Amino acid sequence: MPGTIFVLNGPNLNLLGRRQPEIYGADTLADVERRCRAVLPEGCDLRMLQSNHEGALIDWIHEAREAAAGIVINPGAFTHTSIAILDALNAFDGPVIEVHISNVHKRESFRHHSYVSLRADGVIAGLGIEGYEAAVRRIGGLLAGG
Ligand code: DHK
Repeated sequence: MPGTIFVLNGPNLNLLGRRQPEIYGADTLADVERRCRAVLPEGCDLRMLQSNHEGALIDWIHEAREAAAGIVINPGAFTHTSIAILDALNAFDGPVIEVHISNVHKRESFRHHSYVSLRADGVIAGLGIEGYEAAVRRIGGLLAGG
Protein backbone atom coordinates (compact mmCIF):
# COMPACT_ATOMS: atom_id res chain seq x y z
CA MET A 1 0.00 0.00 0.00
CA PRO A 2 1.54 3.36 -1.00
CA GLY A 3 2.06 6.16 1.48
CA THR A 4 4.60 8.36 3.13
CA ILE A 5 6.71 7.05 6.00
CA PHE A 6 7.82 9.70 8.47
CA VAL A 7 11.21 8.92 10.04
CA LEU A 8 11.31 11.10 13.15
CA ASN A 9 14.45 11.73 15.16
CA GLY A 10 14.66 13.44 18.51
CA PRO A 11 17.27 15.45 20.39
CA ASN A 12 20.98 15.18 19.67
CA LEU A 13 20.50 12.90 16.68
CA ASN A 14 21.52 15.81 14.43
CA LEU A 15 25.00 15.10 15.81
CA LEU A 16 24.93 11.47 14.70
CA GLY A 17 28.39 10.46 13.44
CA ARG A 18 30.12 13.05 15.64
CA ARG A 19 28.52 12.41 19.03
CA GLN A 20 29.85 9.49 21.11
CA PRO A 21 30.70 7.40 18.02
CA GLU A 22 31.68 4.51 20.28
CA ILE A 23 27.97 4.27 21.17
CA TYR A 24 26.14 5.66 18.14
CA GLY A 25 28.61 4.86 15.33
CA ALA A 26 30.25 6.99 12.65
CA ASP A 27 27.33 7.26 10.22
CA THR A 28 25.35 10.48 9.99
CA LEU A 29 21.62 11.10 9.74
CA ALA A 30 22.13 11.69 6.01
CA ASP A 31 23.56 8.14 5.80
CA VAL A 32 20.49 6.87 7.68
CA GLU A 33 18.21 8.60 5.18
CA ARG A 34 20.13 7.15 2.20
CA ARG A 35 19.90 3.64 3.64
CA CYS A 36 16.20 4.00 4.44
CA ARG A 37 15.48 5.21 0.91
CA ALA A 38 17.34 2.19 -0.49
CA VAL A 39 14.88 -0.17 1.23
CA LEU A 40 11.74 1.91 0.76
CA PRO A 41 8.75 -0.35 0.11
CA GLU A 42 7.15 -0.17 -3.35
CA GLY A 43 4.94 2.91 -3.70
CA CYS A 44 6.18 4.51 -0.49
CA ASP A 45 7.82 7.88 0.02
CA LEU A 46 9.91 8.99 2.99
CA ARG A 47 10.29 12.17 5.03
CA MET A 48 13.34 12.32 7.26
CA LEU A 49 12.86 14.76 10.15
CA GLN A 50 14.91 15.70 13.20
CA SER A 51 14.37 18.17 16.02
CA ASN A 52 15.85 18.88 19.40
CA HIS A 53 12.44 20.18 20.53
CA GLU A 54 9.66 18.02 21.93
CA GLY A 55 6.92 20.28 20.55
CA ALA A 56 8.28 20.09 17.00
CA LEU A 57 8.22 16.28 17.16
CA ILE A 58 4.64 16.40 18.45
CA ASP A 59 3.62 18.78 15.64
CA TRP A 60 5.09 16.37 13.06
CA ILE A 61 3.23 13.44 14.64
CA HIS A 62 0.01 15.49 14.38
CA GLU A 63 0.83 16.24 10.73
CA ALA A 64 1.39 12.52 10.21
CA ARG A 65 -2.28 11.89 11.03
CA GLU A 66 -3.11 13.28 7.57
CA ALA A 67 0.19 12.97 5.73
CA ALA A 68 1.81 9.68 6.75
CA ALA A 69 0.96 6.01 6.43
CA GLY A 70 3.46 4.97 9.10
CA ILE A 71 6.01 6.36 11.53
CA VAL A 72 9.53 5.26 12.40
CA ILE A 73 10.63 7.14 15.50
CA ASN A 74 13.84 7.43 17.46
CA PRO A 75 12.74 9.89 20.13
CA GLY A 76 16.24 10.11 21.65
CA ALA A 77 16.07 10.92 25.35
CA PHE A 78 12.36 11.85 25.03
CA THR A 79 11.81 8.08 24.83
CA HIS A 80 12.29 7.91 28.56
CA THR A 81 10.47 11.09 29.59
CA SER A 82 7.75 12.14 27.18
CA ILE A 83 4.14 11.26 27.92
CA ALA A 84 3.29 14.04 25.44
CA ILE A 85 4.97 12.17 22.56
CA LEU A 86 3.18 8.98 23.66
CA ASP A 87 -0.15 10.85 23.64
CA ALA A 88 0.55 12.23 20.15
CA LEU A 89 1.43 8.76 18.84
CA ASN A 90 -1.77 7.41 20.39
CA ALA A 91 -3.64 9.88 18.17
CA PHE A 92 -1.99 8.41 15.05
CA ASP A 93 -3.71 5.40 13.49
CA GLY A 94 -0.95 3.83 11.36
CA PRO A 95 1.94 1.55 12.28
CA VAL A 96 4.68 2.92 14.55
CA ILE A 97 8.12 1.37 14.97
CA GLU A 98 10.44 2.65 17.71
CA VAL A 99 14.18 2.58 16.98
CA HIS A 100 17.20 2.97 19.21
CA ILE A 101 20.64 2.83 17.67
CA SER A 102 22.22 1.59 20.88
CA ASN A 103 21.06 -1.30 23.04
CA VAL A 104 19.35 0.82 25.67
CA HIS A 105 18.88 -2.24 27.90
CA LYS A 106 22.64 -2.63 28.24
CA ARG A 107 23.01 0.98 29.38
CA GLU A 108 21.95 3.09 32.39
CA SER A 109 18.72 1.97 34.06
CA PHE A 110 16.99 5.28 33.22
CA ARG A 111 17.17 4.23 29.56
CA HIS A 112 15.36 0.94 30.21
CA HIS A 113 11.89 2.45 30.35
CA SER A 114 10.19 3.79 27.23
CA TYR A 115 6.86 5.63 27.16
CA VAL A 116 6.82 5.23 23.37
CA SER A 117 6.91 1.43 23.67
CA LEU A 118 3.39 1.59 25.11
CA ARG A 119 2.25 2.56 21.59
CA ALA A 120 4.88 1.12 19.26
CA ASP A 121 4.01 -1.90 17.13
CA GLY A 122 7.67 -2.91 17.23
CA VAL A 123 10.81 -1.86 19.06
CA ILE A 124 14.34 -2.18 17.68
CA ALA A 125 17.41 -1.51 19.83
CA GLY A 126 21.10 -2.13 19.42
CA LEU A 127 21.27 -2.80 15.68
CA GLY A 128 23.04 0.48 14.99
CA ILE A 129 21.58 2.43 12.08
CA GLU A 130 20.52 -0.87 10.46
CA GLY A 131 17.62 -0.64 12.90
CA TYR A 132 16.11 2.16 10.82
CA GLU A 133 16.23 0.01 7.67
CA ALA A 134 14.56 -2.86 9.50
CA ALA A 135 11.90 -0.47 10.79
CA VAL A 136 11.14 0.94 7.31
CA ARG A 137 10.87 -2.61 5.94
CA ARG A 138 8.55 -3.60 8.78
CA ILE A 139 6.31 -0.57 8.20
CA GLY A 140 6.06 -1.67 4.56
CA GLY A 141 5.05 -5.16 5.66
CA LEU A 142 2.46 -3.85 8.11
CA LEU A 143 1.00 -1.51 5.47
CA ALA A 144 0.76 -4.45 3.10
CA GLY A 145 -1.29 -6.26 5.72
CA GLY A 146 1.29 -8.49 7.33
C1 DHK B 1 19.41 7.88 21.47
C2 DHK B 1 19.52 8.79 22.47
O1 DHK B 1 19.82 10.05 22.21
C3 DHK B 1 19.41 8.40 23.89
O2 DHK B 1 18.90 9.43 24.69
C4 DHK B 1 18.57 7.15 24.07
C5 DHK B 1 18.94 6.50 21.71
C6 DHK B 1 19.06 6.05 23.14
C7 DHK B 1 19.55 5.54 20.70
O3 DHK B 1 20.15 4.54 21.08
O4 DHK B 1 19.37 5.78 19.50
O5 DHK B 1 18.63 6.73 25.42
